[in-house]
Amino acid sequence: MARYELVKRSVALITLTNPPVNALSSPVRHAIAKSMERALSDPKVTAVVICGENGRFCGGADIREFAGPLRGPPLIPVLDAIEAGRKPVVAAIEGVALGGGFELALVCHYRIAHSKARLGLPEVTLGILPAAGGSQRLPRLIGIPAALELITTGRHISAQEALKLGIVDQVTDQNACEMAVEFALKSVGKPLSSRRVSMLTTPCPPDLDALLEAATMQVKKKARGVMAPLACIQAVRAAATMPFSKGMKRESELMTTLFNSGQAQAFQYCFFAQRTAGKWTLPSGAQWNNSKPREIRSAAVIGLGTMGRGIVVSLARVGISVIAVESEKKLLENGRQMVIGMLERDAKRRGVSASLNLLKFTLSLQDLKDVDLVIEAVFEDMALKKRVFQELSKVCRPTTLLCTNTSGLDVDALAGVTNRPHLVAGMHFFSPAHVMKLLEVVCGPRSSSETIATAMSLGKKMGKVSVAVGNCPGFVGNRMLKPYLDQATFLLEEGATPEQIDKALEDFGFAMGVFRMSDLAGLDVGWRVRKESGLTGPDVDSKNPPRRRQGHRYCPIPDMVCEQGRFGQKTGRGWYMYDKPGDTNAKPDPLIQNLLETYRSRYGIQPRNISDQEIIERCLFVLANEGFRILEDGMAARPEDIDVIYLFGYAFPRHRGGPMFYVSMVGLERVLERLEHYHQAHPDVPHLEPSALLKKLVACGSPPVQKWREYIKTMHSHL
Ligand code: 3H9
Repeated sequence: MARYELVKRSVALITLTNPPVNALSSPVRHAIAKSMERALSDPKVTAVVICGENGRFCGGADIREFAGPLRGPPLIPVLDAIEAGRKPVVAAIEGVALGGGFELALVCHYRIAHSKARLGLPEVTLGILPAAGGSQRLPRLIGIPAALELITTGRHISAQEALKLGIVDQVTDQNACEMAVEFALKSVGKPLSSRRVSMLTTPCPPDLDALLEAATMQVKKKARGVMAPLACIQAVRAAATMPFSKGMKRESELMTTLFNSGQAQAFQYCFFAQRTAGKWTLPSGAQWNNSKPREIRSAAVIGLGTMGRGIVVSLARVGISVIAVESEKKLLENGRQMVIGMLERDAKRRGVSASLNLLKFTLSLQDLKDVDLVIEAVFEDMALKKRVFQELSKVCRPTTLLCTNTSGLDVDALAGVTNRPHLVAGMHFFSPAHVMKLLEVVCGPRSSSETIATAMSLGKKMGKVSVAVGNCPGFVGNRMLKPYLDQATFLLEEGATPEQIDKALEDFGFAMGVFRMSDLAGLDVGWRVRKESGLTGPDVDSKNPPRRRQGHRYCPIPDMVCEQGRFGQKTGRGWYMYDKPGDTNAKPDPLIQNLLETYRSRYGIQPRNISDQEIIERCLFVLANEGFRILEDGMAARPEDIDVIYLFGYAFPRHRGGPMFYVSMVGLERVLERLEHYHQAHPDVPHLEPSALLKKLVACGSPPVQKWREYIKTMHSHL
């Protein structure tokens, strides 16, 4: 767990050996404590260097240990002993020094970093704070404003930035460990008191209160309802106003509060869920660690609408050459200019040169004959997509992978019109595709393991969080969205307003409620889909009773809003009104209020007072209920995958962990009872009927979310 060697006859070299990130697990803490005791008591040793094996200093506390009681020596006394020691200790930082790893570096008397190293205190992203002295030492070392920013955001910084801020003493392109040993030898005999960060006085700015107040306002706005950043600010205040020992006490109190909150559990669940989600399996037994992806050097994107443009940018900025195809000259030129603009802005932001030489624009599918992979992003129309796939099948070489960016159409039906159904899969990006991190990789029944491995690995290369899902209408994300949106509009019928529903969801933690979000996305898209599926418009069967379609309850209010030309922000009117088209400041619109009142009186609906609790329960329990059905149907492999999709594709608040984690925290028994209650009240809404899996889990004693997979395994999997 830590190797101890004597180098250059007098330097004790302590190497953390806990792959993959040298996390500070109980045996590692124990080994550091023992090694330090040995180094300090050995008269031959004049200095100490601490480094990490495999070019990684340390990724912080072992997050897996947080779930159980503390075992082994606590971290703080281990760190205090390093700082208080009478021999100089140098941290040799390669790879990462994060969280407790950074705190370990802060108690060393000197820090040498490799130029490629990254440092940071990301605890806030795990719902906690740097609680091994980080919140007290960093402000003393670099001052309040810089420390506040790093601690409240959890941002990783480069070695160069760390040097500029005064966190590290030297940056090197050479072996950091060897440099640290040389450095340590030169430090022998020099006084250490000024190198003990805990003994420094925090440089306190005169406008401390204003600074902390501004930071508080900022985090409240950015991370609504999240406790950890607020606790971080309080800890930094303690560093500015209290002696070190009292500040440490405050840090510990704040940590205890956070640690025992459901929020910390949710954040930590998200950390592991994100890493689990990439681990896909197919019914054939092929999976992430036994299937080889192909290398993709060239790709084509068909269709240069909003999605297509974002996909081109995502591919080009990771060095893949892209042929972009449009059907008309004007659309092609327009798309070309927009893609180039996006790439140039992106490159400027990242301080690199734009990879424009990788792009080619064409009107002809014939130009695609040699590409490795195609992503089709044409209009969401099955007949059109089938024509494109038939054409691609003729034009592209037989080994080219053919992917579709459809947001919900049948991927296997597209595979069926090609001469290579095993090389067809869905790559469902989220809009805007160059910004949104989520990618649903849709596995058709005939998609080969190599195809899925390639789509997943290409997603990773583009910096996406890729999740493998089954082929069903709407896949996972959009399939769950429908019942959620339905509940919101049913609540409007029953007496709620868009503002009230949005506020309840925003208080829950969403950055935007469902109606404000719909206005941003544009209301016309859903309207067109409803018209195409015969739910509204001239094709509706006139035998349907009012407010019913296809045998179930149906709310026509969204159609009525669209019929008035209100398509959301882009038209300056939607569920809200805006000062002008494109404006983002949503204001309640009396016309919508009027529309709702007229509608209710036309259908004899007596509006009632609806509580925020009912809004949350109906919208979010129904969302999770569909999630359970998706698990039952084998369209997602595990609840973590669903949660990751909602975190990264639909901005589900991270401190709630995702819809499935959220209901597990509420208690499955209660969720079942509430769904039964609402289903009884609304028997014509099948989505409110509790799913079989939810009932089964409750019958089995409501196991924690991490164990659900054991109950799903027996069900039919499409993954
Ligand atoms: C802390 O330090 C609290 C203290 O202030 C106070 C204590 C009193 N623990 O991400 P990857 C696993 S809080 C346990 O895919 P990469 C990870 O689950 C901690 N496991 O690799 C995965 O496992 P698997 C503050 C960890 O190269 C494997 O390692 N530190 C930890 O893309 C590979 O991970 C952080 O928040 C851990 N600390 O990225 C840093 N870290 O293979 C968290 C990783 O079974 N870690 N694992 O799926 C990271 O940000 C990234 O892992 C890192 C490497 C950048 C280090």
